[in-house]
Amino acid sequence: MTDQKIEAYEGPAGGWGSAKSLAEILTREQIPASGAAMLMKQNKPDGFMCVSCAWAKPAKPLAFEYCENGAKATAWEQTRRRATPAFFAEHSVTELLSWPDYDLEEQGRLTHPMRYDPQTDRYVPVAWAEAFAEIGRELKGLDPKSVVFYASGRASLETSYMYALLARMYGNNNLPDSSNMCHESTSVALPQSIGVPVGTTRLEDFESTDLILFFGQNVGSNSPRMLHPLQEARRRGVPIITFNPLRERGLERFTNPQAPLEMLTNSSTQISTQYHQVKAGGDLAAITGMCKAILAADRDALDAGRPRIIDVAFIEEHTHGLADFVRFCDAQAWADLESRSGLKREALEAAASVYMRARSTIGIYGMGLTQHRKGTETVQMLVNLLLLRGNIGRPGAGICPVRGHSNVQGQRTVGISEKPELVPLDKIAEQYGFEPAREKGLNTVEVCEGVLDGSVRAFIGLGGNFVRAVPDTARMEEAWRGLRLSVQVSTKLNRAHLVRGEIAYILPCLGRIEIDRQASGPQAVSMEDSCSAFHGSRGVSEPVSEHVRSEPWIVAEIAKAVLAPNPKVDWDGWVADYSRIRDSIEATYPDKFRDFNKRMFEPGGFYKPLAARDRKWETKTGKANFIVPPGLEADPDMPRSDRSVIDLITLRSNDQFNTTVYGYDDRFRGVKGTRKVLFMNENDLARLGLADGETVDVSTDADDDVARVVRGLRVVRYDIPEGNCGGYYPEMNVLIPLWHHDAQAKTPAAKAIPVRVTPAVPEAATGGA
Ligand SMILES: Nc1nc2c(c(=O)[nH]1)N[C@H]1C(S)=C(S)[C@@H](COP(=O)(O)OP(=O)(O)OC[C@H]3O[C@@H](n4cnc5c(=O)[nH]c(N)nc54)[C@H](O)[C@@H]3O)O[C@H]1N2
Ligand SMILES: Nc1nc2c(c(=O)[nH]1)N[C@H]1C(S)=C(S)[C@@H](COP(=O)(O)OP(=O)(O)OC[C@H]3O[C@@H](n4cnc5c(=O)[nH]c(N)nc54)[C@H](O)[C@@H]3O)O[C@H]1N2
Ligand SMILES: [Mo]
Repeated sequence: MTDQKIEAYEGPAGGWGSAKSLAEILTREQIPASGAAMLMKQNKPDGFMCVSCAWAKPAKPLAFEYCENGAKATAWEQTRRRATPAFFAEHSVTELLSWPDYDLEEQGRLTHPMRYDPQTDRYVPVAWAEAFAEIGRELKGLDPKSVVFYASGRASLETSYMYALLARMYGNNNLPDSSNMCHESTSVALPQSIGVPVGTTRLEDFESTDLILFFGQNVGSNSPRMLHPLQEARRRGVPIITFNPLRERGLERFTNPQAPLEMLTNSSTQISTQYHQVKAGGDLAAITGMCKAILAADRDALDAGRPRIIDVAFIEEHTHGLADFVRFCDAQAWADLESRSGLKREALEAAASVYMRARSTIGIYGMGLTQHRKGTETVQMLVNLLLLRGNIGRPGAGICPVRGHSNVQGQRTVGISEKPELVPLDKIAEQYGFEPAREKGLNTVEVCEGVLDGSVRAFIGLGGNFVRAVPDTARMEEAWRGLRLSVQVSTKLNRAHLVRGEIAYILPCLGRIEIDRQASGPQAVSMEDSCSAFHGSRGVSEPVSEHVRSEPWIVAEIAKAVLAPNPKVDWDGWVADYSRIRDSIEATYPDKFRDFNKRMFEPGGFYKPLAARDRKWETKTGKANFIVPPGLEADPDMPRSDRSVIDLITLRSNDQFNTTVYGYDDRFRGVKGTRKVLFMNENDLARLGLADGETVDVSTDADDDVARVVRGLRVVRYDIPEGNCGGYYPEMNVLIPLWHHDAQAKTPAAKAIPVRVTPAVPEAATGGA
């Protein structure tokens, strides 16, 4: 580990810092110069689709259509390091449980299927056939309702389709995915508002937009390629108005590492033209304030006989519920909106006044809106704002949720969902001649509840690090050990392998960047990006080991081991030639996947039809709906009892992909060599009697008799709203009560956890806990 240092970062996002950070990881993962050649294939129509984020891939890619973090993800997957059977022979599972996440994954790629051996407390190699035989036997002996099929969001459309079918043929809809912890609030909010579960914005809309509103998404770290369209928009003079408690560097300025002149002259583009440091969870009030200001200005215009501010023609023809919404906005007092949002009325009016003048507006958002108790309502309030000026279903305008994992949206499109009403079950029944379960399956939070109460007995994970990513990790880890069976299809060693069931398997798979050879030759796979375009992807590098297998093959072998043969499902035929899986996907979803095999390599991808883009509203009212929230209270179930309780925001660093920690630096936030920090406002420090650099303990303020504590964090005085503090995910997940989630969507409320911060209790006094 490098030395720890906290020092404000003065550089832009991108730029030389980005080039240096990338060079470091390529060296550490022992990627030779040819690694650079591999990167040239990233996000190109004839290459592989990045394994990092889901941001759209342009039809005319740049020479280097990848970013610092996309390249890090490639290096991470293509590392020369290997976690071989020899490694597992050397270290017991008990020992590995004390290792940090970074050290586990840094062992490199998994090379052999492994089974846990209780005698030696070690994972030992096992033959594939033997593994599937036991997994099949176990699953056959269990009640299908007690088995979970989790998916993390990276597996291809082909694998995901097979995986969902496996669960349904086995007998449940227990198909939670990472989306349950991520954009589930979007998937619940948008269908009610505009009749589609996904964003309506496409990449080309950025070329003609007049304004970008940017809520709670850290573009510089989590979707850096999006900085290119943002920079282009800024060059056209398009304002970008940002709402974020932290001043994130990527939202302030950007130097394109691919523009030699910018690099040489150290020039950068200012990204945000207004920056509002909203309080965690304050967006619901902030956006309501903007709507209130717009409605007031519209009345003034009407009275004075000037052109209206709201788009009356659009609202009359296409929307429902304006009158109630106007009443709601009128009823909110400015003082209340100010205290809930942490922003002044003038600031909200300033944002509203730019919006009132813009012809076409895009509303972008990420986890800062979705991971709250009122995440769904907040997303709907953003839609309300856009509807006021007809900003849905028009070029240059739209709503733009930024998705996380590279195929998380696509997995939903091909059937990975615990909600049966979202899946064409009748069609599947007819296509494959079986009666799928119609009962709702378990989502992520419900799986956790089931593990805690013992009703969940087996967990199959298609990627991911479930037990580390979920809330209440200490309680979850303890209960997890009661599982009968845990099976993880993975590329690298992580905590979910160690906190295991009684019978536990690690099944190593190929990553997307590797060549996947099957009976008919090398295979291509496909995924869906954040803008609902489908892309083909071809592996370019040799597999890490001859013993690893492809995800479709692994899913097919589990299916064959557990299901009775069905002449209509040719698992082996699918694996032999993935184009046949795509034909089957097209048969199930003919509208979305028309000519799938033919179109999958179209530059820029091919889009699925999206009713709301054409102003067709597949909602109950047949219109786009203004939706009024029950109130503006951000978290009615956990009243902040006194001022010593502050709200913790859990954050990603610039050096991680979810639970995968690439390194201990968070360059943009000025943190070097550590993740054990707590960002705090100076007034809170003064009020709580704490000093910058002091070591503290953080505990959750919940009255449910569960002690939730993280000890030994270093306080960093930081530019963050008073009453908020920030710490890193997943280390802070022990602090999130499982029941602290979005009221409707059950997305864990990871962005506002009421906590108390106290001077650290010396280890001896806590029994070393
Ligand atoms: N390199 C890299 N790329 C990634 C990932 C990664 O870990 N590393 N993860 C991927 C995944 S799965 C996802 S879901 C996305 C996540 O990408 P983001 O949506 O950017 O998620 P977070 O990093 O959690 O950051 C949320 C941002 O919201 C702000 N915020 C917090 N609370 C609030 C609030 O109440 N209101 C507002 N307005 N803002 C708030 C935070 O300051 C932060 O800037 O990125 C994907 N891409
Ligand atoms: N406190 C807090 N908690 C959060 C969040 C937060 O912001 N704050 N964010 C939430 C969000 S948005 C998400 S998406 C979840 C993420 O939750 P997950 O998706 O479950 O977790 P990841 O960390 O992305 O999973 C990493 C593991 O995936 C495996 N893997 C990588 N590539 C592949 C592949 O190609 N195939 C297979 N089979 N396996 C692969 C590797 O073994 C690696 O160890 O966490 C959620 N939890
Ligand atoms: Mo995510």
